Amino acid sequence: MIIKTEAEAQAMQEIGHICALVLRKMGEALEPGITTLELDAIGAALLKAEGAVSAPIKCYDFPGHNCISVNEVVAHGIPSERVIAAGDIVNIDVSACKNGFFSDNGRSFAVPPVKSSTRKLLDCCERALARAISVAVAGAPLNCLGREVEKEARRHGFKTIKNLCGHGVGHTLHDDPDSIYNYYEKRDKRLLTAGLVLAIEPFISAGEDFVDELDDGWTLVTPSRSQVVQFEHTVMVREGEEPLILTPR
Ligand code: M2C
Ligand code: CO
Ligand code: CO
Repeated sequence: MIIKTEAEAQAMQEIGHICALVLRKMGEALEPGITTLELDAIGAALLKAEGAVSAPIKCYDFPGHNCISVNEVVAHGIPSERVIAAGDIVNIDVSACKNGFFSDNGRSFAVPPVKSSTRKLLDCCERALARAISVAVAGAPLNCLGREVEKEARRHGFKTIKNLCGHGVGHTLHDDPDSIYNYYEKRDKRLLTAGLVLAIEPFISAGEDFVDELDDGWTLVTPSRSQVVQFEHTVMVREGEEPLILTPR
């Protein structure tokens, strides 16, 4: 969506803060022994208390309030009886709607003890997101975001997932513009405009370039089950300055 009024800006800030709060609280509850279903219930209760509803349920009838993806699962992990163990990498992706406005916020967490290779992958992805955000200014080409993500991944010997993209967000979860690639797509001629709201979500990979969907129609994995992490913020593009992060930590 393109934010045009102060009322829209306030509504997007409200739902952005809710997603960020729920993500932080779920991250704080993440520990060995908890199941992903229990984690999801914590998120669901917080969303309800804030007057928000799960976007995956509202938009796609997803079988859970939040996507919780453990280790070999890259994204769209369905909450289940799976028990979190020490050393796991857990991606929590919270997207929600309040008063007709949507936001999207995710990050991968490492449950101690954390291997140094995992720390490197997580740090690279968080930096890739920061770099992509820093170039998202009105008038810039949309494909400069993917270029930053790809550059940061390659600098550390990693790859990006080519079939998972960022997207516009606002009036619905996956709004215009679609396909914000996590690599430099030189044929993409779209430009950024002030007020545009984007969910920027680099997926940085230690091995594969693509993910596959399992037969459940949701769970996304790499063919070799190699490690992939994601960080995601919802931001509003501005004229002459870095975007406003609508899902601040
Ligand atoms: O937009 C995402 O970040 C999720 C969608 C949840 S709907 C089940 N919030 C995303 C992640 C991975 C792939 C596509 N979209
Ligand atoms: Co998301
Ligand atoms: Co998203």
